[in-house]
Amino acid sequence: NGYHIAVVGATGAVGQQMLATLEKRTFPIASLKLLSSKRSAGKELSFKGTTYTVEEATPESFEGVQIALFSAGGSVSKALAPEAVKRGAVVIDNTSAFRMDTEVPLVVPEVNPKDLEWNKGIIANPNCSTIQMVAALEPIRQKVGLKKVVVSTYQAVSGAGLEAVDELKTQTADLLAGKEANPEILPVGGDKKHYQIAFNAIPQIDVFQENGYTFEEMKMINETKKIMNMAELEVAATCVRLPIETGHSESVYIETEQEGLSVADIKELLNAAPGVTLQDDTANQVYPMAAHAVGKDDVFVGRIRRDLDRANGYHFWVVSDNLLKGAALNSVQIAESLIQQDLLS
Ligand code: 11C
Repeated sequence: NGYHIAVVGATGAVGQQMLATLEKRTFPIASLKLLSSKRSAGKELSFKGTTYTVEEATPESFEGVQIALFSAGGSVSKALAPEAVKRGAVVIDNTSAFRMDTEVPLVVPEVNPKDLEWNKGIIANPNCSTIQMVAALEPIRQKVGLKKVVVSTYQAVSGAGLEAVDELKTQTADLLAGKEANPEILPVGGDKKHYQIAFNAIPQIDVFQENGYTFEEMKMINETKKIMNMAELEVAATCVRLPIETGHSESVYIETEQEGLSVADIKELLNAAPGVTLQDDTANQVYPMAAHAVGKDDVFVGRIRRDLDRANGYHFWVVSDNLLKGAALNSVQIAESLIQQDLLS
């Protein structure tokens, strides 16, 4: 009883959280294949008390698989997701490979679950920093519409993978011991220069585009418009990496279509929203923080204020575990939504 599942990239930061999430939510699994690149094949991972050997992902790996969760990098998804679909699987892809493809729905189940209806085999899971923001925006958009979003992010190193987490830890220890920092990965593994992340803030996540924005910033801009189905929404983003292991934080400014929503109204909307937890009691110093969001499923929102100059302007602070709602949990929720909507053949 259950589904034949494959996890591609099972040994990575997100892959491991995918397994933990499938286990925690008692997802109905008939069989499980753990797949990876050649480099990680042969490693052993435990799931529900059983040890699995990770196999190298090949086109044939997907024979008999119904749901394939991909998180092994864009090039692996580009090469193997179509092969999985050819063999009858639905692919839920956590990379940016297909997100802006007009044939591929980009889904946050609390926002646009109906977009799953028109999937042609591949469904894209959005970027972590986009997911937590749109989860907080949607209840407000539904009530009073949205015109503009300006976001600045404070992102954790686990978004850049386990090697970046190791770099932060080693560098912090080295600097505290009076040694040199020796940066080799961040801000971007493949870019020309690398900078110290320990005790620093780096205003570059992913590579720069011709328009002066980074790819991470353009993901937030383009993905938000696609998920919310609002090509006309004005969105601007500045993405910054901080020396935090896990948990992305965001300062968000919005302008709504209609004026007059009070802070109390917004609190009420967010309180009732699925997947969102309101943490807003400044009199008692209650607000969301990355360290408190680690390991939690929800998107936490607080510090809600009216803009002092614009009647339709509001500011707030959004925090979530980037590996859970930002990646693994949202992917598993997409699979659950496919089942609920009876969209799996
Ligand atoms: C980061 N947001 O924090 C990135 C990681 O497109 O799925 C997620 C990359 C992606 O570095």
